[in-house]
Amino acid sequence: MRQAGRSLPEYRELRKSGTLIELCETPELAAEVTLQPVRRHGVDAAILFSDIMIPLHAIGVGVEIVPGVGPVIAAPIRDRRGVERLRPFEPEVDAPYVVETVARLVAELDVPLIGFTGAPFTLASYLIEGGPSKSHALTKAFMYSEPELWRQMLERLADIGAASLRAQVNAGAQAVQVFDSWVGSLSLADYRQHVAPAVKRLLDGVADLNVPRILFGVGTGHLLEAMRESGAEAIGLDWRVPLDQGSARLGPEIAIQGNLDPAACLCSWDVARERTLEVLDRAPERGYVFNLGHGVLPETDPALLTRVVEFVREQTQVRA
Ligand code: 1CP
Repeated sequence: MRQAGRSLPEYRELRKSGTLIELCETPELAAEVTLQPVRRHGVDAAILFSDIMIPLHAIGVGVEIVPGVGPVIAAPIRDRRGVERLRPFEPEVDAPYVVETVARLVAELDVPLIGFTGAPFTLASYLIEGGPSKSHALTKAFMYSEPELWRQMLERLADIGAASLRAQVNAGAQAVQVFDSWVGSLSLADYRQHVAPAVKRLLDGVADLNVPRILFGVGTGHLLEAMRESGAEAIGLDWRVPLDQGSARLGPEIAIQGNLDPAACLCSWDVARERTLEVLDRAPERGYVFNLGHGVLPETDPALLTRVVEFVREQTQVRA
């Protein structure tokens, strides 16, 4: 999740030194930002500091990450010529700074590092809409009208994602997470027909690396069974699906992570504690990783997050 970003004063301080993309391109700083939440909260794993748009920026798609808005695309992709601009990504050549950041982190961290990439649908939605969108209507219209071109676009994005993950694992990342943040806007039938094959292609592309592959979406309760078919070892759940139900639907072979509503961390400690307990009470005995259901909200008090982490650790010991 975009943890560090938004709630830590030490992050905001570092962020003053340049744009988000410049920060991602500077291994020393990107590594420092990755370490900040680990140091402060004592979590069990680190997530690389980068952004899902970095590989696209690195292959020459004009991307700007506008503060308070998100990724904005200079020339949105809406036709074949646009799709053909999505050339193969060679991380070692196009984005050596990511590889170097991972290598630095692995040398320094005493917890595992999670690498990540954007999933084809979520990347396509930024490329087609030109920026963040609530309805993803242009994306869906493109998918419905140009199914063959859409398929080619998603295949290219899947290959870019797989190349990115492969480079991160080769540099030492111990698990990978695929963020399909906006795919919940599709029906199950459309997901199966127009998106699932590309997600599978991405995950198959790194299957031989033998690291856990986590697939995450927001508002994807209706897609869980189809997401499982991608081959991921773990599925991330937002807060809409009760953990016990999600777990029953996915079965004991799939690990699950997430589930606390980030809004719970804007409340008093008593409320946050109660909400955390509810999540833990519904968690399966094995194969559950506690996490929020989506990114930390910028207004969150970091001290409350630290308390949640300590509380989960305590509860885990009590229940063991
Ligand atoms: O802990 C971390 O900070 C990890 C680094 C990280 C990750 C994993 C960032 C830095 N971005 C991401 C992934 C990412 N980026 C996702 C997938 C996860 C999710 O759903 O939250 C998405 C959808 C993006 C795109 C993006 N980048 C947005 C969302 C816009 C929208 O459509 O609503 C935003 C606001 C950004 C900017 C960004 N990237 C990262 C941070 C910390 C920030 C915001 C703060 C800043 O500009 O400094």
